[in-house]
Amino acid sequence: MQLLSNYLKHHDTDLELVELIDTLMIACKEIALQLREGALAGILGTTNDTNVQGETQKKLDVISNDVLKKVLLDNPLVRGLASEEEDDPVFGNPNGRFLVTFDPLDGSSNIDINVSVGTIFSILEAPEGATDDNVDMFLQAGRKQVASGYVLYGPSAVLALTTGHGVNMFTLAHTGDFLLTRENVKIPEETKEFAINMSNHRFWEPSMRNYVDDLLKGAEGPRGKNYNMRWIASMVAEVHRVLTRGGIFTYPWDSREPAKPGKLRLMYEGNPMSLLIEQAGGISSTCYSDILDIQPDHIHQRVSVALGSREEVETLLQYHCDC
Ligand code: P6P
Repeated sequence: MQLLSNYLKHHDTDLELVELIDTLMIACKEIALQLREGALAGILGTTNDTNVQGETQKKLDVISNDVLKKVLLDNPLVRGLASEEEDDPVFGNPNGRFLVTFDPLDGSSNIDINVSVGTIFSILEAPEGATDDNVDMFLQAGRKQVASGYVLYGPSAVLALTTGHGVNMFTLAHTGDFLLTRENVKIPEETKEFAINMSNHRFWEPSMRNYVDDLLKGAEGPRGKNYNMRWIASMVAEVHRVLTRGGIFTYPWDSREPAKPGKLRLMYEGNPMSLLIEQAGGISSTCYSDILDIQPDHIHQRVSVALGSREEVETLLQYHCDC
């Protein structure tokens, strides 16, 4: 079993990027330990605060965010970081090379019911000579990411990582090491499994309603096969399932808050997950265009997401196309 850093070095990964990924994993190991303690450590439940998203912060949202901030800002490679739990970016070494965006604990509404959550991260290069601490340096399209991944805190803690050369998975061993457990992950092109929050059906665009309604018609309907549905309310767990056995996951625009393009956040959910999905042979779209091509204009901007098995996402895009 290969150690994470040995595997990356053996595959000619930039050594400073390896160091930064190792630093991220120090934080994720600490988060995994805190999660394992759960109620025993008195860290379940909510705080009295809300984050920039207007969401009540769980105690573990704050703990995870603080662990990541401290560990990253101690590394001189880090020029700055942006977090779902921080209103504004936090800047580190003015000569640092990398920017890191993250959702410290995605799916945190699941913590108190002991269901899988995860840390999602995205790594960008700081622009050359970025001497001023300016948020604009983060506003780079997803295709500019040099690496992205997540650590899923499930029955086991699993890192899914891409540095732009495919997707590999590493499992956290009792020794505290992440060991290679799946190499060159490829998403099956077809699927019979979809993930969407069906309770929003009446709020979707007609094209999304038509697409899902046809899935529900099963073998007698236009898709000609019976589908299964999953909804875990934790994007990390959904994406891990899609990477592991295929499927489609979508959180589309809906009319509850029509001014927002979607619920999920581009910089630390949409972009890192889209890079993983594309690197594993899938598609990740807003339902109209590739998520990785979006030019961000705000670090907390939201995005509609439809990602997964190539053939299935292509079919969803046909429902949304006037062509
Ligand atoms: P809903 C978690 O809060 C999250 O951002 C994603 O991880 C998840 O897929 C989605 O929201 C769940 O949203 O509306 O079903 O609770």
